[in-house]
Amino acid sequence: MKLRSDLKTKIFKLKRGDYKMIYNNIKEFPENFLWGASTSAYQVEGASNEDGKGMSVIDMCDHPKETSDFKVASDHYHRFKEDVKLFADLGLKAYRFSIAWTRIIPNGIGDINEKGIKFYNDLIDELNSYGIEPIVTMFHFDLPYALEEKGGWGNRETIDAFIEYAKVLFECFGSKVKYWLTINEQNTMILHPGAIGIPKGFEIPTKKEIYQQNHHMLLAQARVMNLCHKMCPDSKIGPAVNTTAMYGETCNPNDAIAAHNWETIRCWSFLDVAAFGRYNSLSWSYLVDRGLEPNILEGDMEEMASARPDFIAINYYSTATIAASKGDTSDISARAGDQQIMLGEQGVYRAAENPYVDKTKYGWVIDPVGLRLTLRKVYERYNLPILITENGIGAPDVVEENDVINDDYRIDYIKKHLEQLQLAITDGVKVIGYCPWSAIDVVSTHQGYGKRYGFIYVNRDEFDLKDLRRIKKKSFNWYKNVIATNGKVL
Ligand code: BGP
Repeated sequence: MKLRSDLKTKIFKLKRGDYKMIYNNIKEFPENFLWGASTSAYQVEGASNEDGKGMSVIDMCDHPKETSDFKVASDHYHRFKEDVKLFADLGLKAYRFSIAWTRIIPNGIGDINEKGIKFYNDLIDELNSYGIEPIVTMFHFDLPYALEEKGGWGNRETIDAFIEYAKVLFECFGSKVKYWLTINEQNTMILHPGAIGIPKGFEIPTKKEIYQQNHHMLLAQARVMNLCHKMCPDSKIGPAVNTTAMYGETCNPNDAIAAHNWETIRCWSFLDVAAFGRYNSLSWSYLVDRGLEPNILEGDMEEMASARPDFIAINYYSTATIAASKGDTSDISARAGDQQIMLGEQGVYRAAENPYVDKTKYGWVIDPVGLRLTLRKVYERYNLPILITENGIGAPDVVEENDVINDDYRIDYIKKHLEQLQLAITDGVKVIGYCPWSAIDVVSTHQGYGKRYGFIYVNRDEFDLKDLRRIKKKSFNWYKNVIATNGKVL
């Protein structure tokens, strides 16, 4: 009893966030930790119609008039050497980027575009020349439009097309790329199908269709993991899912069930298939009860069961707080006012507010402790190394006199997340790298250049391309020192 009350007093004396004091020693970041940063092809490259690139679903979406499209983006396609030099100056040990399927195989299947191969070969060589580890996402939202016209992921032929594309990637780059990511945020594409945009003339698929697509993507992922292990035995491959721990709004047991419902449907149902090669039982019961379960062909489940990732990659931005469903339409609400991301489902869960966390200007929850909790849960569940492939804060950065950008809010955000990451490491979680979003400013899917994430500013406005010059933000120098000290100085 005495110990308990001592401990209580000790904890009460600490500021919230200081619970690391329950350890006598905080573990250091591991040697060879992959200090990195992330981007994706369609958000950074530009040159969307150059050098033989085909159109992707992103290129064919009706774009909101108020924000920039993806045609020029940050012009990385033409300036990658300058950018990689800056990444080297930042001290990056890893750079996570995606390959545009349409640059490699413009129609999704068939002819290979040599200029696309050359671009990524040059980029990877450039990174390797500075000792920066390339971490390659094979598919980051930008499905070839030619495949979408034939039914997209609803068509089983897209699985074969993905495998053909993967073969080209492994053949061309397999000897120089050690880390592969299969599909970025499959859960965002499945649970919020309109969020990335729907190409003109297409409609948002029904839920039944969406879960069939999901099955095909999961199968494609399993095959690609097996293919990678066969073709590139020295490389490692894993899924990249937007993953977050969830809280019940109160200690009402019904809130706990609702939080568990959504945590499972939103996160574990995707990762369980990747890691265990079987559907999650709760999410499967949910699908069957609503008649949403996919058509599974003979051999599919055996194929899924035969594949295993080498690590789990997670994109982490926020936690969610969840209450029991009220069983009516009031369960449904827009996430942070964004009509493209509706949360809540009758009879499943409803989104609630968390009074203990902060929010970004865009209403995204800021919860560094939630990262520690998420990492614990992922590691406990899968017992695989974890790579953080996204985390960051979007803000309308301002260039002040003499090209100064005082993004202290970004430093504060990343610092607090790194502190919690270090505590998760102390908890025993094996984290192999941290790649915040984003290395350099990119087009934000819904807020264009009004919402920036990079360590490097790109001098352009929404529609005025200006000179696209690169400017180091204050966070650049801060993160550089973090990397240089292997996280000793945060
Ligand atoms: C993730 C995506 C990224 C990126 C990021 C920030 O879900 O994988 O591609 O867009 O979110 O999102 P946003 O630009 O909408 O703020």
